[in-house]
Amino acid sequence: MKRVVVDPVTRIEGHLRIEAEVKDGKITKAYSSGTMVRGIEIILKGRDPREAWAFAQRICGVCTTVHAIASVRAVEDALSINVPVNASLLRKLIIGTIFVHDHVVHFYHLHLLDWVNPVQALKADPYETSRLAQSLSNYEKSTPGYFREVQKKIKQQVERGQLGIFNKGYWNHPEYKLPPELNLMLIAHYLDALDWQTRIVQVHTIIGGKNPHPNFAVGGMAAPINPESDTAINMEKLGRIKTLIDEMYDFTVKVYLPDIKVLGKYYKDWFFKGEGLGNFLVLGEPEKDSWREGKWFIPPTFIKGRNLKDFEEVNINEVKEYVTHSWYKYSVGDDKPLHPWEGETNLNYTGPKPPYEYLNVEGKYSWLKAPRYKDYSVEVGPLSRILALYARDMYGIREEVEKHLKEMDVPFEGMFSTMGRTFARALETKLYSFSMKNWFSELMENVKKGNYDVFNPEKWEPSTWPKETKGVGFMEAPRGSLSHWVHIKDGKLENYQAVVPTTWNASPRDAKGNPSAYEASLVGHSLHNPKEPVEILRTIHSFDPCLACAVHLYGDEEMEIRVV
Ligand code: NFE
Ligand code: MG
Repeated sequence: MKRVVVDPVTRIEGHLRIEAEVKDGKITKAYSSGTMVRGIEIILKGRDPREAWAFAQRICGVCTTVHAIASVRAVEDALSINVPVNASLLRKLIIGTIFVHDHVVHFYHLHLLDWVNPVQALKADPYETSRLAQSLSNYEKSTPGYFREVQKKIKQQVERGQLGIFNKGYWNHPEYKLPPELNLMLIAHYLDALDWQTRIVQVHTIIGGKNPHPNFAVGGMAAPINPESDTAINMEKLGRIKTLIDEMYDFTVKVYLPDIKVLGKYYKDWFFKGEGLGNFLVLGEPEKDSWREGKWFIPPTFIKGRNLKDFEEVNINEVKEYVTHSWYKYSVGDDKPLHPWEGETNLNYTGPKPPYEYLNVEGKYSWLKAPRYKDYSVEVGPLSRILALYARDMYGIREEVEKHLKEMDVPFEGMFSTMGRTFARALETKLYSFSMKNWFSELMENVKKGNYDVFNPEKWEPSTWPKETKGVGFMEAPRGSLSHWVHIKDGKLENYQAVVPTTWNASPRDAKGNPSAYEASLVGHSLHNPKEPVEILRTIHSFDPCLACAVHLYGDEEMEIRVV
């Protein structure tokens, strides 16, 4: 028995450690540990609920905005505040932009190098690359000259004896299977997407004043709409938003989707690895802001044991968090779960003193709590959402999924996999970028009618609030279902709990020993070379980990891979 330790996992947000037990070259058990703690939930206690979003948003700098939105929704829910429709639409445009931005950045900058080898790109013929690229899509840039320039850039880096951003990959690993031309094409898109992502986040700066961490308000939005004004969201700025939305949609359909399908064709075996739990949860994205209206853009859905036919509606009382294997202490005992409205955040580090060799996985071993639904370990995220929309036959997702799978020659079961997860992310990017066009049109119609209203001041004053109240804000974040749970008493936050996508997916085991999605999905992987565990990276990256979100002290700067 060997134990392979990957710590930290790189090209993610935050600090994640994986310990995997390997027998006869195969992973038999895996453990996922968040090695950093932040305690934003503790910081929020006792504060004014109207300012909670500004603190909560700082949980993360990657899914910037989503914690602010979940936070204002939770407080508005607790205080029964209705948000003007324009504010909801502006928030929706911010959400759409973060989805497209975050997913493209994940695919090209965090995940692509698990599949694409920049060193091999040097052997490519730029003419042949251009011919290939043009056969895949009508993206305007696919000329021989463009690919020649990219190749020159990489060559200069290699000749200088350094690979810069491509440094430290496992470039001799036999798991890299693309021909040189496709390596060159995809590296070109990697560099292209770097530039593209700086432009499209301007939607956040126009609507929210800045990026990351745009401005929000409990009761609506902070920036006024006024077509006549120089400083408000005026016609020129709205026009700019429209251009950027078109640019997002174009890049998604002309570059991102064709590119993931290239990977799907060459790495077909990865549609049959990294399956994970088979239980999928979507807590839901409300159509506007209030979940109590019962209208959903992505409806809450629970899929158990891959059974898409008999999916269940969601009961929010069934969301609970365990700390049995987490470095926290519950007043009710660490084997009992707590619902987030009664949730506790009492730090209780019992792990080894760093630097250490191994975690004690029989005891507590992570800063992540272990959220469970109806006591099931579940997966949240793009794959869960696409499966929910597939099960409910919404937005033409069935036809879309089947069309692409057919082109890649993959059966539907292939969706439950590492590559399925990565493919689902691209599909929902198309859905969100398309939906943004509709949200924008709806906003423009209101503006044309002279409706500029973005803020409801009715319940701004704490004197108008009930003495004690609870609320919850749901939002589907790029990595999965996010919920913020607030308890307000005497005008202050009595308790604040965030149950976060990566906490669901990357959690440690619960009181019953159930592994999380990360832990389950690694079991069965063969490692060609345990010192270069690209197989672990592929599957873990397919979830797009964000540990800053997940844990809301440990400083080993070097990538550490040890085998005993
Ligand atoms: Ni920090 Fe986040 C998203 C949230 S993940 S990235 O998406 O919420 O857990
Ligand atoms: Mg939490």
